[in-house]
Amino acid sequence: MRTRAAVATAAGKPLEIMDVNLDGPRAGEVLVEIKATGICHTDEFTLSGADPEGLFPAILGHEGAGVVLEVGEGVKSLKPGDHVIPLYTPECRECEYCLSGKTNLCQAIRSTQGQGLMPDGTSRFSTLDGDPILHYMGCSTFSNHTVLPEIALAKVREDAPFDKICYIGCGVTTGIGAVINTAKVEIGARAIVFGLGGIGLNVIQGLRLAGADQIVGVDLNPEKRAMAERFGMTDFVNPAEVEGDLVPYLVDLTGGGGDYTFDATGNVDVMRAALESAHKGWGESVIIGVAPAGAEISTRPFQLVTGRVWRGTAFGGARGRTDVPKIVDWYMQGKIEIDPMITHTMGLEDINKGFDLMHAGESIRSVVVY
Ligand code: NAD
Ligand code: AHE
Ligand code: ZN
Repeated sequence: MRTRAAVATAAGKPLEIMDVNLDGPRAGEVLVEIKATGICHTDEFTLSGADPEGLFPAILGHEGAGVVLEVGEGVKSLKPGDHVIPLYTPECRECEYCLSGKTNLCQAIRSTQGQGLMPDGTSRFSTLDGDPILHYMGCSTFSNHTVLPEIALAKVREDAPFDKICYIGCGVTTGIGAVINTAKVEIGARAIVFGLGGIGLNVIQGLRLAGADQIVGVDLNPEKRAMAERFGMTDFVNPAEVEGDLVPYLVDLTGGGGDYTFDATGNVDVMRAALESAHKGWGESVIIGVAPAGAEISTRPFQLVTGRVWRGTAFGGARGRTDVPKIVDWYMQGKIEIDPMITHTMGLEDINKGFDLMHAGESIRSVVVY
């Protein structure tokens, strides 16, 4: 079939909106009509050329929601008409990783996914001239139609609005999951969140859900303060306004350091500050941000010797097919909020404006509605 997509033709260039060819689903695959997709900072990271796995030309986008149109041979858990959220972290429930019960990082299709290909090693997308276009993070939600493996789709309730629940495909689940699944924050905890964007705000909402007593938000952009307060931030710190070093300031503000700290910036210097502002003896620091190719984290080993713990999280530790439908329920039940964070909505033709708004720090989430 032919569909409309925003194609990343080369690093650092705006996306090009064009018609592309999409082959139908093969065995174990599903054709999905994407109804809405968020624009995550990770899309920008890959488009910028900073992603060691970034390949071009590709159809980016990994924060979508849509409807199943057709299923390939052997697909049992989905049928046409089902509402779904694509999963860049699939859940096969059969691989060593899924069966370990210790991680959400299903590896069943990770190697082909990282090469921009379907599990059989080929791409379903091509230009109208027949040149291949690569998939991205196994999702490619910047296309009105896409093909995914069955194991990379979460079936969700049909009364949930696509233009809001698409955000559960990455940002909401990543932020809330980092708190609940990865850090396992307990009632009464003190926490520090670095970066109050589309992920950091969901960390804040997760901390409120978990019953944290103190939620410190740190961001260089003062415009992020009001929204963070709305979601439960108790103290705002702008590093540019702190006299002296940021870490001792935060340690003092939290009475010894955060029980939990989170990096949602992708900046390795911030990651270090997050680790070092965790409480001596027990503080845990969770890295969510994705850092550019070549970047490395460092700290004095003494920081760990004295009891601080450094962790990382992908997709908030969520097992997508199991957890994503529950998070959609939480949204529909009013347990979590999404709507205020979707600050901009646009058609596919205007998707580059979504990236401009992100660069300017003016949006939390831009959502493309097809
Ligand atoms: P965003 O652009 O919406 O937000 C980033 C925020 O960080 C902004 O508010 C910005 O002002 C702030 N910031 C930047 N530099 C800072 C600094 N030095 N000190 C304090 N604040 C600073 O981005 P997002 O969509 O929220 O994504 C955040 C990060 O999380 C990105 O690196 C993204 O790639 C990553 N991410 C990771 C996962 C995962 O599974 N681990 C999932 C989604 C996104
Ligand atoms: N390809 C990059 C790393 C990108 C990365 O860390 N991606 C996160 C999700 S970010 C979503 O917005 C992730 O899930 N990582 C686990 C995985 O298996 O990719 C690089 O540095 O090579
Ligand atoms: Zn993302």
